[in-house]
Amino acid sequence: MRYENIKFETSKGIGRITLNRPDRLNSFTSAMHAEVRDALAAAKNDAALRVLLLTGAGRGFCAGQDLSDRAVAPGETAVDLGASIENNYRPLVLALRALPLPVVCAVNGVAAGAGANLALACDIVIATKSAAFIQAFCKIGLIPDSGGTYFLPRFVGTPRAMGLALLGDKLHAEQAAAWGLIWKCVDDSEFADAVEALLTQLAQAPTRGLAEIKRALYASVGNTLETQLDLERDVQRELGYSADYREGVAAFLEKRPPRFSGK
Ligand code: T3D
Repeated sequence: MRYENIKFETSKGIGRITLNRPDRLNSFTSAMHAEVRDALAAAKNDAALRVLLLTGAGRGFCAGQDLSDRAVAPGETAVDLGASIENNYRPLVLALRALPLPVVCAVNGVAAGAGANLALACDIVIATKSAAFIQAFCKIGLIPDSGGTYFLPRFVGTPRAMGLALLGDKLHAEQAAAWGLIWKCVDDSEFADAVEALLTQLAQAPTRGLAEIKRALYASVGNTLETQLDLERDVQRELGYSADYREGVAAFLEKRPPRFSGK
């Protein structure tokens, strides 16, 4: 597929998706959704990839749905938003969660509406200090979608989730990190280096193990302790036979840095 609304690059085990409609703060059109879907499928099928980055071009990360795609003025035919969620946002969030790779979201600027929740669907969220998260939905009569009503109370608790969703105020990245909504916030001048360091570390890590960590932690949300202990036993059994586990133990015993293959 030829990409016109995103950039997708792969190199040295790192896949990079950049939302690329900076003049519209990288808000989503159907065309952009189709391209992101295609890139995620390509990432899933690329055995050489060990980490995926999602970021935005220009001064914003993503302003959610492109509202100029919506002809909803009085008298116009209404748009079926359920179809938009079903066909675009729902598969996007589920694809990110199911990808057997760590997905790093580098929030380079404002993340609003579905853009904010798209970031929260990623596994590690690093934001630049000047970025902010806005649950903008309440300003246009909608509810947080793209997993917002799932992620927010789980990440920051119901009182803060309510405040964010009902008021739609800007949550600055530093506060988002302090509340535990994201992994970390770094100074704008250090952002690019911090993102690269994170990607390099993850691209050299035991990929299979990381994929299982991701799966186990997300599964735990709906599991009992007993079920989770069973899952840990089964996964550990499988990973105990992996090349990376053997390499990790050998490197430790030989007092040398490990060279993980991702297998
Ligand atoms: O519809 C469905 O399919 C259902 C699913 C919905 C999911 C959703 O995401 S609903 C929520 C949609 N998003 C929003 O409501 C956010 C709208 N944007 C804003 O509130 C502000 O732009 C921001 C707070 C994000 C940033 O403000 P600021 O002052 O930094 O930038 P700006 O000047 O507002 O935006 C810059 C340009 O981007 C501007 O265009 P212009 O005037 O330079 O020609 C603005 O219109 C455009 N832009 C920003 N967000 C959107 C957008 N254009 C279309 N859609 C947008 N969402």
